[in-house]
This record gives sequence, C-alpha cells and structure tokens, in this order.
Amino acid sequence: MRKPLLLSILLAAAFCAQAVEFRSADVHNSDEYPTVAAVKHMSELLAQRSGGKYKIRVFNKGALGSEKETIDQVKIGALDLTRVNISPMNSLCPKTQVPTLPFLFNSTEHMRKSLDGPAGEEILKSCESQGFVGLAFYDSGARSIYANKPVHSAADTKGMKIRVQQSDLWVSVINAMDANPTPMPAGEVYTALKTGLIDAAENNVPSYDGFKHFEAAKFYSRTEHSMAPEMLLMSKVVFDKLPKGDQDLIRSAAKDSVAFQRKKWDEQEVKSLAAVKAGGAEIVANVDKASFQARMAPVYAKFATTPDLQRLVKAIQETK
Ligand code: BDP
Repeated sequence: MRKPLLLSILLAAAFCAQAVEFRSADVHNSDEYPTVAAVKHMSELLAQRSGGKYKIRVFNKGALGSEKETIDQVKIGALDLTRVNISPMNSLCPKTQVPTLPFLFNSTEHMRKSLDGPAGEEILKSCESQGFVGLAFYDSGARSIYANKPVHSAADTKGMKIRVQQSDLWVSVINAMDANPTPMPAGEVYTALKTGLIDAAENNVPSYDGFKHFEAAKFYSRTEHSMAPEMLLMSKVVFDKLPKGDQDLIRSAAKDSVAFQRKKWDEQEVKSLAAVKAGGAEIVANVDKASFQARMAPVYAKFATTPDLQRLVKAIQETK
C-alpha cells in the first residue's frame, strides 16, 4: 500500500516540477490574429524543444486587462508574458520611443531590417532594467487615421478629437497634427467612436477590422504616420528563476516565431482590407503624407533628446 502511494506522490511532484504553463496576454479578439497565432506557435516550438516541459496559454480578447494593466502585472511577476504594442512601454523604457516615432521607417523592409539588427536588439534589451525581458518584435504594419470624414492632408485633422495609445509621444504626434489627442486603451475605442466622445482613431487595417472600428468610422485614410511595432515581453521575475538552458529555449522559440508572425501579418492585411471594404469602409489612398511628415519635427525634438536616443534614430534612418 505504502509504496505505490509514495510513488504516485513522487510522480505527481515530479510532474508539477516539470510541466509549466506560462500565461500570456493579448488584446486582440480573433484567435487567428497574427500576434495571437504567433505566441501559440511559439508555445508549440517551446513544448517540442523542451520535451513538454513548457508551454504558453494565450489569453486574448483583453481577458487579462488593458495593455497597461498587463504590463504592470508582468513587471511584478503576476503574469508571465504579454504581447503589447510598443507604445505603452514608452514611459517605462525610453528607448522604445524610437520605433514609435512618426515616419521613422520608410517601408516594411526597412522596419523589419532595423528591428532585426543591433538597434532592435538594443531596444529590446533596454527594458530588462525595468523588469521586462524583451523577447521579440512583431509586425504591426502602418497606422492610419480613420473617422467619419476623409483625411487628405494635415489641414483636415485640425481640431479633430483623435484617440491615441497611452503614451506621451502619441499625445505629441496628434498635437503636431493640430488635433486633440485622447489617450485610452484599445478596448474603449469602439464605444468612444460610436458615442462621439472622439471623432477619430488610428490603427493598422487588421485592427480596424478586428476591433470592428470600421462600423463606427467609415473613412480609412492612408496617412501611414507610424509603424510602431508589437513587442513580446516576459516577466524578468519569472525568467530569472529558470535555468539558463531553459531561458535560451524561450528566447529562441520567441525569435523563431517572428517569421511565422510576419507571414500571417502579410496575409491578414489582405484579408482585413477585403473585410472592411465589404463592411462598407472607404479606403482613402490619396493622402498628402508629406504634409503630415512636415509637422513632426517638434515630436523628434521633444522625445529624441539624449545622445543614446539620437544615435538610435540615426542608426535606424541609416539602415539600408
Ligand atoms: C494594435 C496593437 C495593439 C494595441 C492597439 C491600440 O496590435 O497591441 O493595443 O493597436 O491601438 O495595432 O491600442
């Protein structure tokens, strides 16, 4: 009697010590959204490579809170991972401001190459002192303004109330457009548009689709003013408790999920464009982007203030 009981206790203990399911947050609704699918893919890679020791469960649809809330939880180790846009990290680690800057990247290739290179690595690493292990950047495409009127040039945004992410840099971008910034979490934007609390928001096409914002703001005008990427962050409190070999497995599974995410991203942009058009949205392609870009010097002057930040801006601008 005693032996099998002891054995099963030992086995159960060993199993508990072995199998770890990390929790990861995401605000996107669809399980197929590229960032959600990418972390699930990372989980599969990690499970395979660790012989089943680790996996990741993704809680999407904002189930664990707004991005800022999940960031706070990750910082103290109450949550293992979160996938967020880089913008709500701006106040915590200043180097994340750089890829958020308007008109910094001039193409998808330029953005990918810069983030894959030394500048990207330095920015990811810069969050460690704040309690975050920056595992990877994911694509978020280009962000554009949507409202119930078309925007053809910077003259058209004057006085508009535009929702922004919770970041001072974003407040400054919208101020530079002569518009009124209203910071709020993504989950509140649909209602804010519907009730007229705001006139406009800005995002990539997959989010305009996924959050159903096209139902509340019909004109999507291709201002493409920022390519602020997504970040996958792990709690340093959690990460530091793992053996070095396991940390390496996590880092490499995350890095290896990037190509998967980018492929999904490219497909999703096409699918979402068709979906919003079918839903009645009008895509305004004829936008004077230069009129917006010309107004952004104050944002660079206000945020790229230290030699480190200026060096990173220059390194990215010079990435070919
Ligand atoms: C989307 C990002 C998401 C942000 C959202 C926003 O994928 O992480 O929460 O924008 O604007 O593109 O808040």
